[in-house]
Amino acid sequence: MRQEVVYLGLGSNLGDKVDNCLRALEEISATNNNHIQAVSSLYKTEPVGYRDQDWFINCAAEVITALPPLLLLQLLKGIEKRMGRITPFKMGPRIIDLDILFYGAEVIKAADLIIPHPHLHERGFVLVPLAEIAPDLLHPASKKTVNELLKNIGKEGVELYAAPPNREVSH
Ligand code: PH2
Ligand code: MG
Ligand code: MG
Repeated sequence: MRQEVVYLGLGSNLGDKVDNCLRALEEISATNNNHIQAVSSLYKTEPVGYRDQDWFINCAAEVITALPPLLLLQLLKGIEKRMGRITPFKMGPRIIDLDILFYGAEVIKAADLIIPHPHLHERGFVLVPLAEIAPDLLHPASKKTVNELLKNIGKEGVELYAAPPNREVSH
């Protein structure tokens, strides 16, 4: 069975933000084809893009998956939906946002899925958690490491909130 190392970005700024992220991680690992290898600390982050909304909790996860990219996307969208996500407008408040940041070293430009995530290099709320679990990971297009990308933008608006959740339980 083909296995791939993928990196996911998680974010929530509605309801119990920490619990929403933990529940999403549970849901991801409850799927046979996925194994969560590492989770970053949880960060409290200032909203980027649309600023007139509550702060976010963001974290990143390293997942081994047998799901091809579009099926992984489908799984993540299904979890978002089951958790009650509604998206009244782009960049607006959300119960949970599950983004594929990297899928191995693949570069994908499909209509509904762009990998690596097209905005990751400009977002501290993505790069700070990611750098914690994968500092030397190479961006397949820019050939820069996550640490190098983070150095370019700095850590402004991103504050440590809680230690990584316990990932001992695996399915
Ligand atoms: N997600 C966005 C837009 N802005 N800001 C923060 N701090 N965290 C996010 O996860 C986030 C955001 C769109 O996905
Ligand atoms: Mg997002
Ligand atoms: Mg998203």
